[in-house]
Amino acid sequence: MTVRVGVVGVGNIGTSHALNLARVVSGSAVSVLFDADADRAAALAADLGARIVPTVPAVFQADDVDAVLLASPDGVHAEQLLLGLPAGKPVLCEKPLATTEADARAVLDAEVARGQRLVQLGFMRRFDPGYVQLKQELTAEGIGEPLVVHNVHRNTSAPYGLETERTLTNMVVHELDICRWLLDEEYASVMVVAGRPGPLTPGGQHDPILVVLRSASGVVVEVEAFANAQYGYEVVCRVTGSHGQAVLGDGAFITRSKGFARGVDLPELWLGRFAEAYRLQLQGWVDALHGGHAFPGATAWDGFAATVVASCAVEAYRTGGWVDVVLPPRPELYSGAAVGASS
Ligand code: ISE
Repeated sequence: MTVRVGVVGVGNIGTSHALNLARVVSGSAVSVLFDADADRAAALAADLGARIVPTVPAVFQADDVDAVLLASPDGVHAEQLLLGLPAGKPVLCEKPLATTEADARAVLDAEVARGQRLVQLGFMRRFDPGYVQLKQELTAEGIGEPLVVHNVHRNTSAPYGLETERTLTNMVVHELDICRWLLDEEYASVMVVAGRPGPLTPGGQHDPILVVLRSASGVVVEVEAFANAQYGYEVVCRVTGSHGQAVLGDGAFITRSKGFARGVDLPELWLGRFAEAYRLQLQGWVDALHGGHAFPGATAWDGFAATVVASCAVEAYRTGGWVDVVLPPRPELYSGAAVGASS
């Protein structure tokens, strides 16, 4: 059986997912596309042998759609999930789950009320071979107990113009998720240090920024996020352990020497850096749908938790002080392994 996927939103990431699902991932096909720009959707549909529909609910309700890939702009994820959930189809939603805590809560409540784990979050770093290896180092045999996690996250240019609060909900949300996953614990508090803005930063905004968090057990996590770094796309994660250090990304797969210089290439965008993670995430999702077993990636609860912390970071940026992170108890639905997602 082939999982027929309907794709909502075919910008950069939606197109990349659609091409992967149609041509690279095994066991899936793309049957239906929607984009607010109908011409863009039609061009991709012609290429993939899919059809286009005029609305988001039409994707969820289509008879030839078994599962939905949601890659629309961040601010409409929650509203579209709420529209789509009644159709009862599994959804892989690009991060973030929502841009505000209230919206994330509404999706979580809707899923809990259905009693079925349909929504998965596209926190693809959990599938990146580098992060997987880094997590394996956080043991007594590896670098020991993690004490401090230093992260660097740089975009060549701000993807949607530059708004500092968006840097928190769109970029830093990746570190909020991946460090929570690496440490296997929640955060207790967060603050944001906004220093001297770079020359490309619009008035009233800050870029780069430093986000500092304390985990429940006291591990310090910091993220330097720079949305307009100009020189390339780069992600670094350096973990200081009780008897060692593990570093991801502060090097390269190859170092080239040429013209009396030695150096490494940097990608312009995240699509290149995380290509394998995106592929493995999609294959894991499709395999889980085939096998009726739990998707090994992020759940709606993980998406909710990341959005709560991002919202606290937004508040910390506005107020300039530490903000306590308070999560409600994790609903029972997210404690077991079974996912009610197979159609
Ligand atoms: C973008 O939206 C992504 O999701 C990328 O993974 C991230 O690295 C980038 O900074 C974001 O702007």
